Amino acid sequence: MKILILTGAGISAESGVPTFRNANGLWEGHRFEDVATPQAFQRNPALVHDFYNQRRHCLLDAKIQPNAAHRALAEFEAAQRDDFLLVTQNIDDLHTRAGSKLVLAMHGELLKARCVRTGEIFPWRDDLDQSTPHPTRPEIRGTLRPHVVWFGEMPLGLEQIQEAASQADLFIAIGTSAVVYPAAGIVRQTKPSCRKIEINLDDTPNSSEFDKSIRGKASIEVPAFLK
Ligand code: BJW
Repeated sequence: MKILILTGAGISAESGVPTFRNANGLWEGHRFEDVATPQAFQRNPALVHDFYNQRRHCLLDAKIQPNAAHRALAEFEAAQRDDFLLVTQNIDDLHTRAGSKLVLAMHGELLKARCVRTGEIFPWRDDLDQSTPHPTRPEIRGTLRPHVVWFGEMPLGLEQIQEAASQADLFIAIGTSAVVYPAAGIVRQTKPSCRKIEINLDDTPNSSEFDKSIRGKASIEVPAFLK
Protein backbone atom coordinates (compact mmCIF):
# COMPACT_ATOMS: atom_id res chain seq x y z
CA MET A 1 0.00 0.00 0.00
CA LYS A 2 1.26 3.49 -0.84
CA ILE A 3 0.66 6.13 1.79
CA LEU A 4 0.81 9.91 1.43
CA ILE A 5 0.40 12.27 4.39
CA LEU A 6 -0.01 16.05 4.08
CA THR A 7 0.36 18.21 7.18
CA GLY A 8 -0.25 21.91 7.85
CA ALA A 9 0.06 24.40 10.66
CA GLY A 10 -2.70 22.75 12.73
CA ILE A 11 -0.47 19.79 13.57
CA SER A 12 2.06 22.08 15.25
CA ALA A 13 -0.49 24.33 16.96
CA GLU A 14 -0.53 22.26 20.14
CA SER A 15 3.28 22.44 20.24
CA GLY A 16 2.90 26.24 20.57
CA VAL A 17 3.61 27.23 16.94
CA PRO A 18 0.91 29.71 15.84
CA THR A 19 -1.22 28.83 12.82
CA PHE A 20 -1.62 31.35 9.98
CA ARG A 21 -5.33 31.81 9.59
CA ASN A 22 -6.54 32.34 13.14
CA ALA A 23 -9.02 34.81 14.55
CA ASN A 24 -7.30 38.05 13.55
CA GLY A 25 -4.68 36.70 11.10
CA LEU A 26 -2.31 39.59 11.68
CA TRP A 27 1.35 39.71 12.68
CA GLU A 28 2.09 42.98 14.51
CA GLY A 29 -0.55 44.71 12.41
CA HIS A 30 0.65 43.23 9.09
CA ARG A 31 -1.43 40.84 7.04
CA PHE A 32 0.43 37.56 6.81
CA GLU A 33 0.28 37.81 3.00
CA ASP A 34 2.17 41.13 3.23
CA VAL A 35 5.24 39.59 4.85
CA ALA A 36 5.34 36.35 2.89
CA THR A 37 5.87 37.50 -0.69
CA PRO A 38 8.99 38.28 -2.75
CA GLN A 39 7.54 41.77 -3.31
CA ALA A 40 7.36 42.38 0.47
CA PHE A 41 10.98 41.27 0.80
CA GLN A 42 12.06 43.66 -1.95
CA ARG A 43 10.03 46.52 -0.49
CA ASN A 44 10.98 46.05 3.15
CA PRO A 45 13.61 43.36 3.79
CA ALA A 46 14.06 44.47 7.42
CA LEU A 47 10.38 43.80 8.18
CA VAL A 48 10.43 40.39 6.50
CA HIS A 49 13.70 39.37 8.18
CA ASP A 50 12.23 40.48 11.51
CA PHE A 51 9.14 38.32 10.93
CA TYR A 52 11.24 35.22 10.26
CA ASN A 53 13.83 36.03 12.96
CA GLN A 54 11.02 36.13 15.53
CA ARG A 55 9.57 32.86 14.28
CA ARG A 56 13.05 31.24 14.33
CA HIS A 57 13.48 32.37 17.95
CA CYS A 58 10.07 30.90 18.78
CA LEU A 59 10.92 27.57 17.11
CA LEU A 60 14.27 27.32 18.94
CA ASP A 61 12.64 27.97 22.32
CA ALA A 62 12.99 24.84 24.44
CA LYS A 63 9.24 24.92 25.12
CA ILE A 64 8.46 24.13 21.47
CA GLN A 65 8.56 20.35 21.13
CA PRO A 66 6.88 17.78 18.86
CA ASN A 67 3.49 16.68 20.15
CA ALA A 68 1.67 13.35 20.15
CA ALA A 69 0.55 13.80 16.52
CA HIS A 70 4.11 14.30 15.23
CA ARG A 71 5.25 11.30 17.28
CA ALA A 72 2.39 9.09 16.05
CA LEU A 73 3.31 9.84 12.42
CA ALA A 74 6.97 9.00 13.08
CA GLU A 75 5.99 5.72 14.74
CA PHE A 76 3.57 4.94 11.91
CA GLU A 77 6.31 5.52 9.32
CA ALA A 78 8.76 3.30 11.26
CA ALA A 79 6.20 0.48 11.29
CA GLN A 80 5.49 0.68 7.52
CA ARG A 81 6.88 -1.76 5.02
CA ASP A 82 5.02 0.10 2.29
CA ASP A 83 5.77 3.24 0.33
CA PHE A 84 5.41 6.22 2.62
CA LEU A 85 5.84 9.96 2.12
CA LEU A 86 5.13 12.77 4.57
CA VAL A 87 4.68 16.12 2.83
CA THR A 88 4.53 19.07 5.18
CA GLN A 89 3.63 22.67 4.44
CA ASN A 90 5.21 23.61 7.75
CA ILE A 91 8.60 25.25 7.90
CA ASP A 92 9.21 24.07 11.47
CA ASP A 93 11.35 20.97 12.06
CA LEU A 94 8.98 19.18 14.44
CA HIS A 95 8.36 16.13 12.22
CA THR A 96 12.08 15.49 11.92
CA ARG A 97 12.58 16.06 15.64
CA ALA A 98 9.82 13.53 16.33
CA GLY A 99 11.75 10.96 14.29
CA SER A 100 10.07 11.10 10.87
CA LYS A 101 12.55 10.22 8.12
CA LEU A 102 10.84 10.78 4.78
CA VAL A 103 9.75 14.40 5.14
CA LEU A 104 9.29 16.66 2.13
CA ALA A 105 9.04 20.28 3.32
CA MET A 106 7.24 21.78 0.33
CA HIS A 107 7.23 25.36 1.72
CA GLY A 108 10.86 25.25 2.84
CA GLU A 109 12.55 25.20 6.22
CA LEU A 110 12.91 28.00 8.76
CA LEU A 111 16.25 26.66 10.00
CA LYS A 112 17.87 27.10 6.59
CA ALA A 113 19.00 30.20 4.68
CA ARG A 114 19.49 30.55 0.94
CA CYS A 115 21.82 32.84 -1.01
CA VAL A 116 19.77 34.70 -3.62
CA ARG A 117 22.87 35.07 -5.78
CA THR A 118 24.29 31.52 -5.80
CA GLY A 119 21.27 29.49 -4.71
CA GLU A 120 23.34 27.73 -2.01
CA ILE A 121 21.39 26.55 1.03
CA PHE A 122 22.87 26.63 4.54
CA PRO A 123 21.66 25.34 7.92
CA TRP A 124 20.73 28.53 9.82
CA ARG A 125 19.80 29.20 13.46
CA ASP A 126 20.80 32.88 13.86
CA ASP A 127 19.07 36.12 12.97
CA LEU A 128 19.33 37.25 9.36
CA ASP A 129 19.50 40.87 8.22
CA GLN A 130 20.45 42.89 5.15
CA SER A 131 24.15 42.83 6.11
CA THR A 132 24.54 39.16 7.06
CA PRO A 133 27.74 37.88 5.42
CA HIS A 134 27.65 34.85 3.15
CA PRO A 135 28.99 31.92 5.26
CA THR A 136 31.74 30.82 2.90
CA ARG A 137 32.34 34.07 0.97
CA PRO A 138 32.39 36.82 3.62
CA GLU A 139 33.10 39.48 0.96
CA ILE A 140 29.45 39.03 -0.12
CA ARG A 141 26.89 40.52 2.27
CA GLY A 142 23.12 40.76 2.38
CA THR A 143 22.33 37.99 -0.09
CA LEU A 144 20.83 35.53 2.38
CA ARG A 145 17.08 35.05 2.74
CA PRO A 146 15.00 32.51 4.64
CA HIS A 147 14.78 29.22 2.71
CA VAL A 148 10.98 29.34 2.56
CA VAL A 149 8.41 29.46 -0.24
CA TRP A 150 6.48 32.71 -0.45
CA PHE A 151 3.26 33.41 -2.37
CA GLY A 152 4.02 33.47 -6.08
CA GLU A 153 7.05 31.19 -5.71
CA MET A 154 7.23 27.55 -6.77
CA PRO A 155 6.80 25.06 -3.93
CA LEU A 156 9.52 22.43 -3.54
CA GLY A 157 9.33 18.80 -4.64
CA LEU A 158 6.18 19.17 -6.74
CA GLU A 159 7.07 16.38 -9.15
CA GLN A 160 7.62 13.91 -6.32
CA ILE A 161 4.39 15.06 -4.64
CA GLN A 162 2.36 14.69 -7.82
CA GLU A 163 3.73 11.20 -8.42
CA ALA A 164 3.04 10.16 -4.80
CA ALA A 165 -0.48 11.60 -5.02
CA SER A 166 -1.32 9.80 -8.24
CA GLN A 167 -0.17 6.45 -6.81
CA ALA A 168 -1.40 6.73 -3.21
CA ASP A 169 -3.84 4.15 -1.80
CA LEU A 170 -4.24 6.16 1.41
CA PHE A 171 -4.06 9.96 1.66
CA ILE A 172 -4.37 11.73 5.02
CA ALA A 173 -4.48 15.54 5.30
CA ILE A 174 -3.89 16.84 8.83
CA GLY A 175 -4.26 20.38 10.23
CA THR A 176 -4.47 22.36 7.02
CA SER A 177 -7.10 24.93 6.05
CA ALA A 178 -6.88 23.87 2.37
CA VAL A 179 -6.81 27.40 1.03
CA VAL A 180 -3.22 27.55 -0.22
CA TYR A 181 -2.40 25.94 -3.57
CA PRO A 182 -0.92 23.72 -4.89
CA ALA A 183 -1.06 21.86 -1.53
CA ALA A 184 -4.85 22.21 -1.41
CA GLY A 185 -5.12 20.50 -4.82
CA ILE A 186 -3.25 17.31 -3.84
CA VAL A 187 -6.43 15.54 -2.74
CA ARG A 188 -7.82 15.92 -6.28
CA GLN A 189 -4.68 14.37 -7.80
CA THR A 190 -5.27 11.04 -6.07
CA LYS A 191 -6.82 8.10 -7.95
CA PRO A 192 -10.51 7.24 -7.40
CA SER A 193 -9.68 4.11 -5.35
CA CYS A 194 -7.48 6.07 -2.91
CA ARG A 195 -8.92 6.29 0.63
CA LYS A 196 -8.90 9.94 1.67
CA ILE A 197 -9.02 11.06 5.31
CA GLU A 198 -9.05 14.62 6.66
CA ILE A 199 -8.15 15.32 10.29
CA ASN A 200 -8.75 18.96 11.24
CA LEU A 201 -10.37 21.09 13.92
CA ASP A 202 -12.68 22.78 11.44
CA ASP A 203 -14.35 22.08 8.12
CA THR A 204 -12.32 23.16 5.10
CA PRO A 205 -13.24 23.97 1.49
CA ASN A 206 -11.91 20.47 0.65
CA SER A 207 -13.88 18.49 3.24
CA SER A 208 -16.35 17.11 0.69
CA GLU A 209 -13.46 15.56 -1.29
CA PHE A 210 -12.63 13.17 1.57
CA ASP A 211 -14.12 9.77 2.37
CA LYS A 212 -13.96 10.60 6.06
CA SER A 213 -13.49 13.88 7.92
CA ILE A 214 -12.40 13.62 11.54
CA ARG A 215 -12.99 16.78 13.55
CA GLY A 216 -10.77 17.38 16.57
CA LYS A 217 -7.30 18.11 17.83
CA ALA A 218 -4.45 16.51 15.94
CA SER A 219 -2.71 15.38 19.16
CA ILE A 220 -5.76 13.23 19.99
CA GLU A 221 -7.15 12.25 16.59
CA VAL A 222 -3.93 11.38 14.73
CA PRO A 223 -2.67 8.81 17.28
CA ALA A 224 -6.21 7.42 17.58
CA PHE A 225 -6.59 7.01 13.81
CA LEU A 226 -3.14 5.52 13.23
CA LYS A 227 -3.11 3.01 16.08
C1 BJW B 1 -6.00 22.20 13.90
C2 BJW B 1 -5.50 22.42 15.16
C3 BJW B 1 -5.27 21.30 15.92
C4 BJW B 1 -5.71 24.32 14.29
N1 BJW B 1 -5.54 20.09 15.43
N2 BJW B 1 -6.28 20.99 13.43
C5 BJW B 1 -6.18 31.95 -6.59
C6 BJW B 1 -6.64 30.64 -6.62
C7 BJW B 1 -5.78 29.59 -6.43
C8 BJW B 1 -4.43 29.80 -6.20
C9 BJW B 1 -3.98 31.10 -6.17
C10 BJW B 1 -4.84 32.16 -6.37
N3 BJW B 1 -4.11 33.31 -6.28
C11 BJW B 1 -2.83 32.98 -6.00
C12 BJW B 1 -2.73 31.65 -5.95
C13 BJW B 1 -1.51 30.87 -5.67
C14 BJW B 1 -1.11 30.94 -4.22
C15 BJW B 1 -2.32 30.60 -3.35
O1 BJW B 1 -2.64 29.46 -3.09
N4 BJW B 1 -2.98 31.61 -2.82
C16 BJW B 1 -4.22 31.39 -2.04
C17 BJW B 1 -4.09 32.11 -0.70
C18 BJW B 1 -5.37 31.89 -2.85
N5 BJW B 1 -0.09 29.92 -4.06
C19 BJW B 1 1.17 30.18 -4.29
O2 BJW B 1 1.57 31.30 -4.60
C20 BJW B 1 2.13 29.03 -4.22
N6 BJW B 1 2.93 28.96 -5.39
C21 BJW B 1 2.39 28.75 -6.58
O3 BJW B 1 1.19 28.61 -6.76
O4 BJW B 1 3.33 28.68 -7.57
C22 BJW B 1 2.88 28.56 -8.91
C23 BJW B 1 2.63 27.16 -9.36
C24 BJW B 1 2.61 26.09 -8.53
C25 BJW B 1 2.33 24.82 -9.03
C26 BJW B 1 2.12 24.64 -10.34
C27 BJW B 1 2.18 25.74 -11.16
C28 BJW B 1 2.43 26.98 -10.68
C29 BJW B 1 3.08 29.20 -3.05
C30 BJW B 1 2.39 29.09 -1.75
C31 BJW B 1 3.40 29.34 -0.64
C32 BJW B 1 2.73 29.40 0.70
N7 BJW B 1 3.66 29.84 1.65
C33 BJW B 1 3.25 29.92 3.05
C34 BJW B 1 4.39 30.63 3.81
C35 BJW B 1 5.57 29.68 3.98
C36 BJW B 1 6.64 30.30 4.79
C37 BJW B 1 6.14 30.65 6.18
O5 BJW B 1 5.71 29.77 6.96
O6 BJW B 1 6.18 31.84 6.50
O7 BJW B 1 3.01 28.62 3.60
S1 BJW B 1 1.69 30.73 3.24
C38 BJW B 1 1.15 29.77 4.64
O8 BJW B 1 -0.05 29.05 4.28
C39 BJW B 1 2.26 28.72 4.84
C40 BJW B 1 1.44 27.49 5.06
O9 BJW B 1 2.24 26.35 4.79
C41 BJW B 1 0.29 27.66 4.14
C42 BJW B 1 -0.90 26.81 4.46
O10 BJW B 1 -1.41 27.10 5.71
P1 BJW B 1 -1.96 25.91 6.60
O11 BJW B 1 -0.84 25.01 6.96
O12 BJW B 1 -3.12 25.29 5.95
O13 BJW B 1 -2.35 26.68 7.96
P2 BJW B 1 -3.68 27.50 8.32
O14 BJW B 1 -3.34 28.37 9.47
O15 BJW B 1 -4.26 28.14 7.15
O16 BJW B 1 -4.72 26.37 8.77
C43 BJW B 1 -4.53 25.60 9.95
C44 BJW B 1 -5.69 24.61 10.04
O17 BJW B 1 -5.44 23.78 11.16
C45 BJW B 1 -7.06 25.27 10.27
O18 BJW B 1 -8.01 24.70 9.36
C46 BJW B 1 -7.43 24.91 11.71
O19 BJW B 1 -8.80 24.62 11.87
C47 BJW B 1 -6.62 23.66 11.92
N8 BJW B 1 -6.16 23.49 13.29
N9 BJW B 1 -5.38 23.82 15.33
C48 BJW B 1 -6.07 20.01 14.16
N10 BJW B 1 -4.82 21.43 17.19
